[in-house]
Amino acid sequence: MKPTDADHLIRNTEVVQQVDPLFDAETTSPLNREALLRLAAGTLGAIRVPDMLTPEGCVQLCAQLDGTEFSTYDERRIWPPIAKFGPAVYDYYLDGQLRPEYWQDARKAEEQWAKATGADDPMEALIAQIAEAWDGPVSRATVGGRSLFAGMVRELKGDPRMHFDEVVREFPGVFDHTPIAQLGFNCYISLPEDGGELNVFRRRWRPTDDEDRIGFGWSQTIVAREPHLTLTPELGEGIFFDTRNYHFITPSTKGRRLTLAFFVGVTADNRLIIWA
Ligand SMILES: O=C(O)CCC(=O)C(=O)O
Ligand SMILES: [Fe+2]
Repeated sequence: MKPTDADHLIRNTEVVQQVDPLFDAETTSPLNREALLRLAAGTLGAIRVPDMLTPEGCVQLCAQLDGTEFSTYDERRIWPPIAKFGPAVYDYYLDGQLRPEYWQDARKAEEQWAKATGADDPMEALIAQIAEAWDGPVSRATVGGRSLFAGMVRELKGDPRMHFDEVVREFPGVFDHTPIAQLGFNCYISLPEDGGELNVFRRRWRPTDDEDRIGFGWSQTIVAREPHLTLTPELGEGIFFDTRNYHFITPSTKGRRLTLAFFVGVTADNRLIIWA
């Protein structure tokens, strides 16, 4: 049988290039700029920085927050409820802007935080370590020149529903400086006895994924064939990952899983902007 032109083209093609999925976790102490750039560029899966806070510091912070009021994400949007300290931009976004209550709640959370933590502010300690690695300004993200709250404390029990976080898709044009990459940062200040792993997939959201949407999350069938990382956090460790990649937390049943968390945006003018 005479080969068709199409057969001929396919048969002449040889695979000579091996494509590396580039989705490893890098452990580094101290944090370094190169790792942050690789994470932002998508050629690294996660950065793990041991001991960003000391185990004693973690225990102390949990104790200091004991008497502090926690709220939940808007329960119409996220169910079952997630306990957290401090306001999330996510909850206040309406009709293309932040609802005005955001600013009162942000300043109130900052006051409560200062009162609870006193002179040794763990947020400042974490930001100092990030700023030391990053050769450029590191500051709170702003909206209309006003600083957003950062440094939320969140208690996650885990949920096999995956989600992604990408402020430019969810709230386009709201921030004064548009992030070109969005990283998530969590420092683990209390860990459960079981579960609680952070699972990150090398896969961003696509519009067709919405056929598999389950409430605020998406079905794991979407990522069945994708490379992924399963990270078991250590106390005091800081983990950075690209929150535009789908991720979920393995459910835990015993003990509290608390993180001091914020997003880190990388801007085209070499800033890191942080917010919750
Ligand atoms: O708590 C974690 O390990 C990650 C939580 C999360 O969904 C995020 O930081 O975007
Ligand atoms: Fe997330």
